[in-house]
Amino acid sequence: MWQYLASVVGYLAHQVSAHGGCVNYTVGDTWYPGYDPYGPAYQDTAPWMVQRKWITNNPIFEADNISLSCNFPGNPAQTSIPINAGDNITAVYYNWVHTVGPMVAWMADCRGDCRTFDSSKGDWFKIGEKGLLYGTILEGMWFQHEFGVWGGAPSLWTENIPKDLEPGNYLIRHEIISLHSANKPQWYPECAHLEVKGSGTKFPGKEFMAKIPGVYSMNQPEINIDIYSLEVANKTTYKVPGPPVWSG
Ligand SMILES: *[C@@H]1O[C@H](CO)[C@@H](O)[C@H](O)[C@H]1NC(C)=O
Ligand SMILES: *[C@@H]1O[C@H](CO)[C@@H](O)[C@H](O)[C@H]1NC(C)=O
Ligand SMILES: *[C@@H]1O[C@H](CO)[C@@H](O)[C@H](O)[C@H]1NC(C)=O
Ligand SMILES: *[C@@H]1O[C@H](CO)[C@@H](O)[C@H](O)[C@H]1NC(C)=O
Ligand SMILES: [Cu+2]
Repeated sequence: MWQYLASVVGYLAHQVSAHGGCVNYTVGDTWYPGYDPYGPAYQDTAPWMVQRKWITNNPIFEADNISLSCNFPGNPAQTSIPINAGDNITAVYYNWVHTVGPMVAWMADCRGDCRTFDSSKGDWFKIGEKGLLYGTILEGMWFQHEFGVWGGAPSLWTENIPKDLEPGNYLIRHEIISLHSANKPQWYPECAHLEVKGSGTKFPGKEFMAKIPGVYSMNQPEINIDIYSLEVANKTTYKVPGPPVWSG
């Protein structure tokens, strides 16, 4: 009964707040469950847990929030997703509802064990970003809109781990920025632990690195944006803020 109630409450919470986040990952045919913010407490110490803890699918509203790196409270995961450099990783969301704003996939070297790594101190680099695909900022097609599947199927976002990246322990951070509220950006970040394998020898230089928080601010016109305003609505380009994507 309790379990039933808990799942009903979790379901309602998803519906009522109409927000979301990355809840699972796939690499090839392997499925890695992530943290369920409305799930049971045993997840916190589950030996299979690959995702950092988050407890609400509400967004973060502050560009300088210390939890912007790996959401709140962001407790480390117990284990990591093994993946070869050059492989794809797919982030799985419940059917995503928002339609406007960029999505960025980041990685940071844990410099050792990700279980003791402070994500807010990471040097983050982009491995992929997806923004406005065509049309105007207000009415055009953003990847955030295209990837949102209706009718109950999950929304899937695939990115590639650069094939030359040197092996090691990394965080991967999937970030959706939703811009439908004028001058009130919303961030939806989730992090997982990765163990990257392979024979890569490259690592991105300083020009690809950013701090999170740090990379975004309300002084950036792409972040502090009113998509309904005359100056913005009909624009056909949107530059995703931050460093360029590193592809190896
Ligand atoms: C940062 O975000 C978390 C999660 O949304 C929130 O609980 C917290 O109040 C925020 N902190 C600040 C300083 O705004
Ligand atoms: C990764 O996914 C892209 C499409 O999203 C696909 O074209 C590519 O072949 C995939 N690569 C691997 C190594 O699976
Ligand atoms: C995520 O994985 C869990 C556990 O396997 C599953 O119950 C849930 O339906 C999955 N969610 C999505 C959106 O695929
Ligand atoms: C955008 O362009 C369309 C057609 O050119 C025009 O009708 C509309 O008023 C414009 N919208 C804004 C907000 O400028
Ligand atoms: Cu929302």
